[in-house]
Amino acid sequence: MPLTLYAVSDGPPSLAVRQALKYLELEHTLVNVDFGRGDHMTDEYAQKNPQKEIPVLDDDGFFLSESNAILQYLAEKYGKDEFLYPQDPQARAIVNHRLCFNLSTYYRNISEHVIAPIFFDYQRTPLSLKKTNIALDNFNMYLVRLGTKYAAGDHVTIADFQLVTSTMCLEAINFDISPYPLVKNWYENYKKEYPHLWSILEEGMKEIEEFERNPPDLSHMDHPIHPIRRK
Ligand SMILES: N[C@@H](CCC(=O)N[C@@H](CS)C(=O)NCC(=O)O)C(=O)O
Repeated sequence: MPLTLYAVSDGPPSLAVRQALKYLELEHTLVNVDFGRGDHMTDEYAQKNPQKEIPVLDDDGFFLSESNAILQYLAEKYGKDEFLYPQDPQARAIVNHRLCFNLSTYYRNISEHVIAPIFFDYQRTPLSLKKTNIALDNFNMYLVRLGTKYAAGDHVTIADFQLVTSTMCLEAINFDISPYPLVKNWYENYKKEYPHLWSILEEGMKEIEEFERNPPDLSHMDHPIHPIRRK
């Protein structure tokens, strides 16, 4: 079963997938894609993913990008129990909802506020802060309404892998999530219950923390979209 994950060590979507591989105890080769060097912008990488984004999974020649799709695939193909990605239509719909919520709102807003200004010439603004708080408030409300231990039920699911990773980005810049008590409780609980998964995130978080203190020099990069910070 030759599984290969092309991942970036501090990339939240990559870290979410790495947790799934670990949870499912799947042997795999981890290929580090050097973002700063632009490994993902080459024609060779575009053969794996025309979007030129990281991560990409290669399952014996089957290439898949988009971390949500990868998580869904891994859980469907290699899941050992019914909990990680439930079969029941409504239980699965909630997992899918949380994955969509993370992609469209939670990670999107957090990434705009936390990650983009570290790597590129963007600023944290009152608007990016407001959007982050709105996303946290939304998530807190979902936890209140569902009343479960995890984001989509009483068992951890692939949605938690994404949402915890996004929340880790906030911790990396010492963002106070205590105004969102259920989010805080869920996040701290996950760390306690899944220390072997958290350790993957912690490594990534340390890199983000370091870049927050000393932003990386990407002045050599010719990025198609993002403004490059010039020295
Ligand atoms: N929606 C994608 C997003 C992947 C993504 O944007 N990854 C970042 C690294 S964390 C990337 O490859 N960015 C490419 C670039 O900025 O050039 C997913 O969830 O996999």
